[in-house]
Amino acid sequence: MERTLAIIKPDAVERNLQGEIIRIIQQTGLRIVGMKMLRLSRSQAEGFYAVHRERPFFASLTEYMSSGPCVVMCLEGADAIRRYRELLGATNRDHAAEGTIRRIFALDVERNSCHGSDGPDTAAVEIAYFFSTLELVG
Ligand code: RTP
Ligand code: MG
Repeated sequence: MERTLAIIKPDAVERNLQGEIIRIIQQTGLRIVGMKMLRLSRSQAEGFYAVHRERPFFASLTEYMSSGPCVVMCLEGADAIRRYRELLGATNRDHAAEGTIRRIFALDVERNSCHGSDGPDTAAVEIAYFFSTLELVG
């Protein structure tokens, strides 16, 4: 069993897409073992995406991620990190495969509707960024 961190980003929450996105995730067989809704402060968004702090899109990304509420989830399942990234599709929706979450819902390369951890080490750090052990079930 493996765990990954998923975020339904502000562009999707703004359009009331949480239910549809959660249904797609659950249909793949991944289980939600933690879930909360919150609005990141600018500095919390900067902390979460610190790995990108030198990138040209960092200021815009952290402004967007703190612009409205997110739904943050911890997902669990066999090969959860890879399976959920595959379900998300490419960062840029124009390059994302048909049927992927970003292909269906993303507005552009930044407002791409969902986040997923990219490996076991980042998943562990990202899950701990949002959830205490007591908040994770199953
Ligand atoms: P994420 O971390 O959100 O799951 O996305 P990712 O791995 O597919 O992409 P990453 O390279 O980690 O980028 C993080 C987020 O930054 C925004 N972005 N904007 N303007 C741009 O060219 C650009 N590139 C990336 C996206 O919101 C991306 O998901
Ligand atoms: Mg990433």
